[in-house]
Amino acid sequence: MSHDERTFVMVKPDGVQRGLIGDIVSRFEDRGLKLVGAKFMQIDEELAHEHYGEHEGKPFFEGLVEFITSGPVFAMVWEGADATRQVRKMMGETDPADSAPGTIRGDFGLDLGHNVIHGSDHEDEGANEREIALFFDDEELVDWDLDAADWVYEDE
Ligand code: IDP
Ligand code: MG
Repeated sequence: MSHDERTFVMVKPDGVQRGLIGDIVSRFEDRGLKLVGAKFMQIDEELAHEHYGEHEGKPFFEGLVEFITSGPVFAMVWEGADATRQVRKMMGETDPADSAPGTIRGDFGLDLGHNVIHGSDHEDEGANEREIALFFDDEELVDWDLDAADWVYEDE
């Protein structure tokens, strides 16, 4: 399996306000994933509508846009084997109340609307690439060798 799959991940405004950026970054570092891009930023209305376009028209959409634009977020790109699916597993279920302890949402959240983290949907083909392109320019992504990869992967 290739080790260079990239996925888009974001600490949402509730996670930033609650001081969880460091904890969340640590989990992905500890797992052996490689950080290739990161940006502390505020999402505007237009980007929010583009990012959450698939949910337009749903009853929670306006609230979701209001929430995601309400304060800064920490946007990241992580790289590794099966990165999109593995990050989703680490996040837990959409509703923190249904998320197992040990997952990010299961450890840090209680409320569906404030579920701390976003990660590209591995069941939505190409969502990772689309979301990376929406938040990052190519030159904002760094090509570098993670020395620990020799130990994370048997066949690096
Ligand atoms: P995901 O974040 O696990 O991929 P999605 O179904 O893509 O979940 O929904 C996007 C975000 O919209 C969720 O993370 C959550 O913050 C919010 N959301 C989803 N469903 C509801 C709902 O029924 N009520 C309120 N907010 C919701
Ligand atoms: Mg989703």
